[in-house]
Amino acid sequence: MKFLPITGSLLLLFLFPVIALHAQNSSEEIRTIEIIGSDQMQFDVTEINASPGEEIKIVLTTESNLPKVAMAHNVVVLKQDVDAKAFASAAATARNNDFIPPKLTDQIIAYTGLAGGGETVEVTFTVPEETGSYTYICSFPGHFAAGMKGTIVVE
Ligand SMILES: [Cu+2]
Repeated sequence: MKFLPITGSLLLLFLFPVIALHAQNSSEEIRTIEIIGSDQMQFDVTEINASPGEEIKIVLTTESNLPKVAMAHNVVVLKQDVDAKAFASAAATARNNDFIPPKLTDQIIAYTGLAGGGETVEVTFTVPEETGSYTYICSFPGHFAAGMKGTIVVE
């Protein structure tokens, strides 16, 4: 009788990691894609495969020692058939709005804030039900032209 409480405590001790793990799993259903933006104005992830209607989280970290005003990145996911080059040109004039052109927000599926060196930004969104390729770009001036883009392939 005397060792019963001890058995109970031991049981709890063994069960706790299982319970903790379970709690972690249920709160982590959203698939996370981590991307690094570099001084070379490139994303280290340029293709993301997703299922129609899947909820994903994009986490972008900028690796740079430059001041934010000179080097920062974001991820802007564009709708299909959007002219990414024209969008990037318009974005370059929208410094006051973190390079998100207010007049073209209807061309955007999702976007992060601007991440300067050492900063991380993220966005969680639902990818379209429509299969196909969706372009994402960095809208900091000059970066799209330098090749800072990628594709979300929904299939
Ligand atoms: Cu950039």
